[in-house]
Amino acid sequence: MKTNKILLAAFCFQLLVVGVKAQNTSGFTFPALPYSYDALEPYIDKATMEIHYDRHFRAYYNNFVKAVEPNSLNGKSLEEIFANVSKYPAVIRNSGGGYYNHDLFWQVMATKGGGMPSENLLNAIKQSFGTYETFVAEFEKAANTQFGSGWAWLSVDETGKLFISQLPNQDNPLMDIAAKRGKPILALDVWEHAYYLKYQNKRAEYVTNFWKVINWSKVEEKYLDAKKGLK
Ligand code: MN3
Repeated sequence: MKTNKILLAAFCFQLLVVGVKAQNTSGFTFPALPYSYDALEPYIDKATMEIHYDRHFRAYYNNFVKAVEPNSLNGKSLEEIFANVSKYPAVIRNSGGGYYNHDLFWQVMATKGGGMPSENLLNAIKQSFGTYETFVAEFEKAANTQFGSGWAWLSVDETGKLFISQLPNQDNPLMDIAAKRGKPILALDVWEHAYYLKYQNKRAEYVTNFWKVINWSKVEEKYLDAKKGLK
């Protein structure tokens, strides 16, 4: 009996070591959720967050990490990989996209989020879209009219201007397959798994409520980083 327990403990330890090794050789880590599962209630419910983060996101990460070494992507950044994504197998585009997109999505939301962007970002929004209201309407349109699964994006283009786009599946504006490329600073997941438990078929309601959980200071940070990258 005792021997069995020791063997079991040794086996578990080995599994742990193998798990840690698999994670470390890829160089890509599984980021912690920056808040609790219920932090975005009542707009995004706890059950959705739990399944979305711990099952969907984790699966994208695991599948991507498994594909890193066989495709000789060790040491490359996600940006480098996405810039040539059309040359790699579909798993890189789908799982790598799912990994990056969700990581950004978690970051740009927060408890007690919402409100208005800071002056700096607000000015950039006005320069690109005319008014804040036009920006909101255009972003919501991109999110609501994305047919089937996909994402709505706010990104910085190569001139430093902001633009909105919609892309299917786990594609993103960093990818060479995107019609217009740029550096994403805000992302909204419109896959049904992101809202169906709470909103069922009412995607528009989920999209409207997204404004109430946006972490504008994080979006601004991403905006400044993207602008710095241009110089
Ligand atoms: Mn998702």
